Amino acid sequence: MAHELVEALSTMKEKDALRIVDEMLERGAEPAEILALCSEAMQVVGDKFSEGEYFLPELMMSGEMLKKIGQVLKPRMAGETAGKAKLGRVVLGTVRGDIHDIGKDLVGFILDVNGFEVTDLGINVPEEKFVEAVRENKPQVLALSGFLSVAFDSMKTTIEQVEAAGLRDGLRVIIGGGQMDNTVRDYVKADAYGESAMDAVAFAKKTVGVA
Ligand code: B12
Repeated sequence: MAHELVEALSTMKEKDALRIVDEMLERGAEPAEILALCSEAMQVVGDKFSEGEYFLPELMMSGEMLKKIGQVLKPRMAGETAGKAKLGRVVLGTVRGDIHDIGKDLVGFILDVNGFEVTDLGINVPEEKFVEAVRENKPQVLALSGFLSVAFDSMKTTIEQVEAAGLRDGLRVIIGGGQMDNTVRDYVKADAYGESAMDAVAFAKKTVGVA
């Protein structure tokens, strides 16, 4: 089934993909497992785009399919934190020049259901907006998302401007998204890189001292 899902997603067969997701859930698959397969499929789509086999419409279609699958999985990922005191605050956004938001939205959602108050600034967020939000919300964690290479420099200048505003002390910064890795983390001077939304949760929990 796993292979069929990757195949359906990477060949834009939306109905098949949604049916397979339903079937996998009925058989007891974990949402995280399905998400990992979605990432695998998006890697295939991305590669085909790079190689000139797919074009923008395919990227857009795959984005739409992913959003629909996200809607199916979200209720099943909801934790039991409703009504409980929040563990801490996170400011989140996709950095300037980048409009990819599927991964970011998942990060925000999963942080929220795990007990964090999330201020999501959206996409293509300019440096000043991050600085303003950090000043106002006093988060323990700043989470920057980006999927493009151009996002490296936006992340770097965002962190520099937060620091220049005197807001870096005590603030822990994590980056994530498609092209990010530990080399980028070093380049932008973030504290951590996270591969998945769950890494963001683990980092935020560690930051506020919750096991
Ligand atoms: C869907 C898609 C789009 C959609 C986005 C829809 C949307 N609403 O987000 C659309 C069609 C809009 C799009 C546009 C473009 N795209 Co695009 N896109 C993709 C694609 C296929 C999938 C991305 C995705 O949503 N994946 C799904 C998520 C859920 O998967 P995931 O990454 O595993 O998610 C996890 C992590 O990322 C992590 N995470 C995410 N954020 C954060 C943050 C933190 C703090 C942490 C800890 C973790 C974390 O948590 C997520 C959940 O576990 C990728 C290919 C790829 N391999 O990624 C290309 C890709 C990112 N796009 C690419 C390009 C080039 C573009 C365009 C420039 C194309 C163009 N010529 O116009 C434009 C850019 C527009 C802009 N200014 O941003 C390139 C980038 C290449 C590069 N090196 O810069 C890629 C890699 C494709 C490729 N191989 O060429 N794209």
